[in-house]
Amino acid sequence: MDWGSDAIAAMLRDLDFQYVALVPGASYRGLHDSIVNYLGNENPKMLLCLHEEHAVAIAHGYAKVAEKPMLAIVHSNVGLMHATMAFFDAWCDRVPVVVLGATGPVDAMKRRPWIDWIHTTADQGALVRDYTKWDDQPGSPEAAIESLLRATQIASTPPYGPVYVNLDVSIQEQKLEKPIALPDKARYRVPSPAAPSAADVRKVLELFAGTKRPLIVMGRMSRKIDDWNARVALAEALGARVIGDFRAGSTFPTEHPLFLSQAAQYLPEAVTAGLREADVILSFDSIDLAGMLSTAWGKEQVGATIVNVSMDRYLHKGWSKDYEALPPVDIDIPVVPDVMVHALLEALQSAQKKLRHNEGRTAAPSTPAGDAGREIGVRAFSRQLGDAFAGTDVCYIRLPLGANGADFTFRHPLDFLGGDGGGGVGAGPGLAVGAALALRGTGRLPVAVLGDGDFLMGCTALWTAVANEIPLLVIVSNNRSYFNDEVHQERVALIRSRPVERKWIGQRLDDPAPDLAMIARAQGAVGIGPVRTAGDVEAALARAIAEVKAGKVCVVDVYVAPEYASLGTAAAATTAETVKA
Ligand SMILES: Cc1ncc(C[n+]2csc(CCOP(=O)(O)OP(=O)(O)O)c2C)c(N)n1
Ligand SMILES: [Mg+2]
Repeated sequence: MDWGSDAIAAMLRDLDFQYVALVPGASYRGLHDSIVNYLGNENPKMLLCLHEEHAVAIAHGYAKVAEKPMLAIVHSNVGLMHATMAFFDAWCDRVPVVVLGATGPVDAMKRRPWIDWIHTTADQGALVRDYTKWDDQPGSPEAAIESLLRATQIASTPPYGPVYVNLDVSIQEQKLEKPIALPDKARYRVPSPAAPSAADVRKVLELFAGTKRPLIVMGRMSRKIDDWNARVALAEALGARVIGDFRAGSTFPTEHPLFLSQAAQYLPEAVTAGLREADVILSFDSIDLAGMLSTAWGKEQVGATIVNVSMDRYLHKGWSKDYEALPPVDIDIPVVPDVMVHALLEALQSAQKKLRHNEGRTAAPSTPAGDAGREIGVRAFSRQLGDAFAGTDVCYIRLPLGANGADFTFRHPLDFLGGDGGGGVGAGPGLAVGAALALRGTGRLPVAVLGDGDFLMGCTALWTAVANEIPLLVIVSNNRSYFNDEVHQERVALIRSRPVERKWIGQRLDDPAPDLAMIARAQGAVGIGPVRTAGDVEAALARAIAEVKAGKVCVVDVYVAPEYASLGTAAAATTAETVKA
């Protein structure tokens, strides 16, 4: 250990970081050298990226599966600027990520002309402070070690979030007089989450004892199978129907008789009806509880008693309004949601009480059959995906904006990882690579179904998967449009009595349609498509699955109809009808 950055690298290894996604830069050439030459590029191993936004998105995707932070490093102010949207997504998604950056020399006397000056920023962390849990700029190698310990601890303590540590080039390149002893990390562990009070558990159970139509809303929950099983047992013991949230991924078995529907950006009728019918609603860290309640009750007062189990308030800051509207709450319990699930279940089991029998579930509306020679409808395509993956353990890392939650069956917490948090288009490919990295070797097939806009903005993230032999299947649900915004233009046209048929102008990604399979091949991935008809989907997916099972990165470009199955509730209504309604 001869240099400041050797000590920093040693600390990173001690913190168990296996991988670091990065784009290099002179501001951290010291640390770069230490990872390569002091650590031998192992633990953490470098995953070179083609854009800083991908580096942070990869760490985000990894943590969505692993539920622990991965490391990313970005270069000075410019790399950090590139990475900002990915920070925001990780922040809104409440996912732990540790990002390192660099600046300086902070001491102007040590700066090289020009480049060191433009790449030195006072208070660089301010660029991301409003959407990180914590940031720091330590002043010595010793302080950097403490900073890394603290950063990892803070990111990994619920509610999770990204953190940023900015390393002055001078502390990295400082010659050490003697090695720095690393602290005993067992003394800097993440605290166990607080348990709910016995009084709160009793209050909730008393409430449920007197309820007739209880409802549980699952928001951001863990991806552990024990927690999943406990959720099922709790819903059964309480006789409560369950609403999931497409944005939060797979949190409850969708085929369970108590499962009603998935909340999403556009709330399905089954969700609003379920909310309105309920007399007690137990919300576990819902992404937008107040929004759901106000959609269901409109201007009327919310008719149900609300129990809110969430620690999210500890992350609310002034700059971003991602905390959503303030919900009316009758019993407010700020603990980790799955901890509360177990506490309620244990209390119930010790009382040996079953409160109610299960009620039947209304079946999801059936999807119209695809016509082999015709354009591929979004719902029919979802069904074809289900057929292609039948019998395979799949992790849907991401599903496109137009997908309808009712068309997917989830049986395990890793069946679907939900959204990106911040609604940042272009996050998909990076998230997919990171999640696939965490899934590598688990036997679960990593599948990201991306919009074409999302794919095109972030597609060079795939090179990192190819270069590091991370198997991944990307299926592009390609409507050749930023179609979400056609829906908006249609709405505006209807409101303003303007021609709806012009909604596509400035939205279509066509003429020429970018060749997505060629973009995949250009990066060393397998590229299949475009697949233009429903009849060709099956063979294309079969080939793609075989490629990924053989260890490849494969992109299948499937042309789908420009329509949103997620809009409205019944079978794929045209957007015009939905908007008018
Ligand atoms: C960084 C960013 N730019 C623009 C938007 C606005 N926006 C939301 S969805 C969308 C279209 C995304 O296109 P695609 O991924 O193809 O999905 P589609 O709506 O076509 O299904 C756009 C441009 C955004 N959310 N984020
Ligand atoms: Mg599109």
